Amino acid sequence: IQEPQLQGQDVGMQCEDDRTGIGVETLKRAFLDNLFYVQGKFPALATKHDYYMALAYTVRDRLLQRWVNTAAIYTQEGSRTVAYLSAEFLMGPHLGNNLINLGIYNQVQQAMTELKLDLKELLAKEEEPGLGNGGLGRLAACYLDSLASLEIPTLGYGIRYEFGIFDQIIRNGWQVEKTDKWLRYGNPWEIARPEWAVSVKFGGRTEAHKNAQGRYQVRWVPHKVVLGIPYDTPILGYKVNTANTLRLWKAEAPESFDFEAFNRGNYYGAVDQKVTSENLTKVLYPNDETYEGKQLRLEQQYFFVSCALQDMLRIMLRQKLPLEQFHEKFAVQLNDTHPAIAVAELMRLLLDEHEMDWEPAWEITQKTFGYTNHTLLPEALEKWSLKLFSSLLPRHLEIIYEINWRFLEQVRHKFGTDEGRIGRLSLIDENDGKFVRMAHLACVGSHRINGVAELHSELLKKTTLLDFYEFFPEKFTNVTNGVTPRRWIVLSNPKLANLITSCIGDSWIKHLEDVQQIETFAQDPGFQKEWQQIKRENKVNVASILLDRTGVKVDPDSLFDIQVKRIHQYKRQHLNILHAITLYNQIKQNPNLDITPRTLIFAGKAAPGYYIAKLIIKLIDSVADVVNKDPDIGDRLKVVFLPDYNVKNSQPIYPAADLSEQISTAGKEASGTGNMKFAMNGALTIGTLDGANIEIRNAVGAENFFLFGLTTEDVGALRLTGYRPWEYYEANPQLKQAIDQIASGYFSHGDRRLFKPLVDLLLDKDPFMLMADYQPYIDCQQQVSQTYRDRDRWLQMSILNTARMGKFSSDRAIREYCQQIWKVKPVPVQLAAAKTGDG
Ligand code: GPU
Repeated sequence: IQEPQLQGQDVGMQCEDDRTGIGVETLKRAFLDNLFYVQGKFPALATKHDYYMALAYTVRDRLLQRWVNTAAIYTQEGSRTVAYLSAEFLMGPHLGNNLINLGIYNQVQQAMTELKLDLKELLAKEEEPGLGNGGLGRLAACYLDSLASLEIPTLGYGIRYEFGIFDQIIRNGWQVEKTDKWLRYGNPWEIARPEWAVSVKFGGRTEAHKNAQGRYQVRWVPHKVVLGIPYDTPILGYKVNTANTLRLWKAEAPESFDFEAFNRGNYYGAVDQKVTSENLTKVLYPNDETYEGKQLRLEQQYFFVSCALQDMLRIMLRQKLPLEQFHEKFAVQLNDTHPAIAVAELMRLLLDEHEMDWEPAWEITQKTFGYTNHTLLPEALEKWSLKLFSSLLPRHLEIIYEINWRFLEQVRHKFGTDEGRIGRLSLIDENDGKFVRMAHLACVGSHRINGVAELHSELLKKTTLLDFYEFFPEKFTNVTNGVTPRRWIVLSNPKLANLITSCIGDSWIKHLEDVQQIETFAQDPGFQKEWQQIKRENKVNVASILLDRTGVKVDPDSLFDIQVKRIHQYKRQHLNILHAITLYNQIKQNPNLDITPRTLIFAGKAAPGYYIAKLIIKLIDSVADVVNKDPDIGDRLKVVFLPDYNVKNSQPIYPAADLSEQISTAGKEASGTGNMKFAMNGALTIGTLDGANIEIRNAVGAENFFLFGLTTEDVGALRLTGYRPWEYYEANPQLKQAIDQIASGYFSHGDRRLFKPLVDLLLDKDPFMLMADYQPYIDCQQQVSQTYRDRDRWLQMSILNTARMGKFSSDRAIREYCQQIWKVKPVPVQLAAAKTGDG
């Protein structure tokens, strides 16, 4: 990785501090010191993991100096702070990213080489904290990187799941889930802060009591109390001194023993309470975009939200700020509705624990929160049954009823008594049983509501949140998602990063709009040649990973056609597979067919309870098996499913793609962020007019994007006029053949039952309209194949894609949040004069 040689305080090596210095000699010495004093090992006995830990601690030492200085300045200035509340933070491995952001990747690489160690091997030892499912959790991680890089005071609040997203293995073509034991060998990046533990109440009842002034107050008498222990991880910005905090909460029993129970001889009963409390933060729910009405999930949500808000109140008290200024001190963002209970919890804290009146408390609450919506899928909209809600959070239900009553009064005032509208807006769903609607609570309790791409934000106003838009249009806005170029270009694709920097300098890493300057080289043969060479090396790398993990040998000169993301019907991995089958049939029918050789790569996890998604994985694997073994096909087509897709495994993938598959049914993908990672790394997109695809296409130019398929309007119109998927099947021989093969057991050793649920779904309801989009997709893929044969044209398109992706940096997105929603400004951090060692 190319970067200007940093001059630390180490010009004269004898005065460089071993905990802060960044010269190669100092790094080596500090590393061996940590190996000895932290790991308790010397080189002859050390394992690769010991070396990883020693290096991680060496890097952590360098972070700590910045972290402590940052905290000191924020405390001293009482800075306005963003609190990003998210049930998921999909951070990925920390070590590589911290090396990039500290600007010491090269020195550390050299230090390791001089010690006869391979930095790449050590990086591979890190267990990633997979504390998220997919796009939503990864977005939170990119945003923390940008917030620190832009020097915005930030606290990320979430849950320290003991088991993150499961590890996926594929056995006989089926997904099998293995528990993710990421904490098994310790986590060098976190520091527990038990001195800031808080208690969180659950269940029980409420009662009235008179306070010291003789005023009636509500008291919540809980059924149980759980302790929240914060674990802090530093989040360093790119080449700045700002190191913000990711504060994740672990649940513990208030006392490790219930001595009373113990004395009565009920030892197991006493231990039971501890076990039950700790279950709260045991495991991440692996459902992506489907809510499950599980009690433990609501307990997790309330637990971390209550911990976070109590923590913010503690910070205010320590800084001697009056609670009336809560919304001035903190801008709290709700990452979807998972933390939406925060609206009721802040009200409860202000009303009951701090004895504030309703009106000022409500004003503070509304000014505090912003709400980001991440999906229109109805199955994802969280609603909790009143029975569950009242048994767990009786006081919050009372507060929600009061919020609702006051809100609906305002609705009546504005629109008159329109019972239909009032029923649709109510925080309580009474259509079929009674439920608390979390999105409604978030809308009413926030001053801004945003979608995550232009189309998505428009659809929110027209459909899911239409009634709210009509009531408070001024709250609605859009912030199109972005991803961090530090992890997704500099760390993942160092060769491309170096090429870009050698042409235009390195300002693009902080200001991705500057990458546009490479446009002037788009037709330069020398630059094109280097571009192509780098893409090929990245493909060779992925080819060796595929061989290693799946045993399938692929040709690095074939077109790498990649779809990596959670497995979902709306994302339509099965449409991609229909294309694979179609290519296969074309070759079989015409054995000499001169087609553009392709490697189709899939990866992604299915929710453990999502049967059709698991069947789609089985189908991909089954088709792969037939295609890859057929001698008639040879190197012209390969299909591979790469198991266990996660942040770490994804990093080599984006840089190796020629073609990025973004083929969701129009109107279903809120934004997508993988689409951005691919295009930044020079992949061309084949995609529908959905989510951020639309904005990517506008940015890179329609001529540099492969567009196909129904629009959102088409989808709606077709549904309205009556969609008959089997008519497409009957009318299209290629499509019919592909479906018939799946149904007849061609890919399943004659088993006709295996894929029947999938085939029936496609021919009968086809909820995601694969049948309608099939032929346009096949035709568009034909265009892709044609274009790929014109190497110069393709390279030029590839370069222009990277050059024009500046908008999709998460830095741009965070600037918009700061201006439109949070009203926060950077607080630069100066390092206090470095403590110098005595040599
Ligand atoms: N998304 Br809701 C998730 O990954 N999980 C969820 O539970 C919900 C949304 C995704 C959207 O599907 C994706 O389109 C978007 O880019 C991402 O959130 C970040 O906004």
